[in-house]
Amino acid sequence: MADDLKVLGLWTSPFVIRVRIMLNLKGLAYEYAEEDLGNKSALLLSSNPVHKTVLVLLHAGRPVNKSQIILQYIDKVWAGTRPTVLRCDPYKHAVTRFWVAG
Ligand SMILES: N[C@@H](CCC(=O)N[C@@H](CS)C(=O)NCC(=O)O)C(=O)O
Repeated sequence: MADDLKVLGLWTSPFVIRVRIMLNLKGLAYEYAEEDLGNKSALLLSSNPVHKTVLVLLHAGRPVNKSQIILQYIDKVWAGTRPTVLRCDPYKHAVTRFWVAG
């Protein structure tokens, strides 16, 4: 738990899966909590009060919401940890964002 990361997720969600793939690619350890969408946890509701959806990434207790924003956050915070998913070149970055948009 070196980086104090926690994912509130749902194993069938493609949004959750792509963030978990990125965490795994970067070799970041994280705690995983499966949510029951029929009975959302108080932590999920307080961490994502606007949309109340999974997923949520908690970094040192601070919530980051929406998978695309989370991917960018992870890439910036652990910029020195390969692989880098989002490109530095503005055009390549735009193309990557097109394909991950959701
Ligand atoms: N754009 C959001 C989509 C999140 C989303 O739609 N999550 C779904 C599960 S795949 C959810 O939590 N649905 C429950 C609800 O809407 O109450 C993201 O990228 O994180």
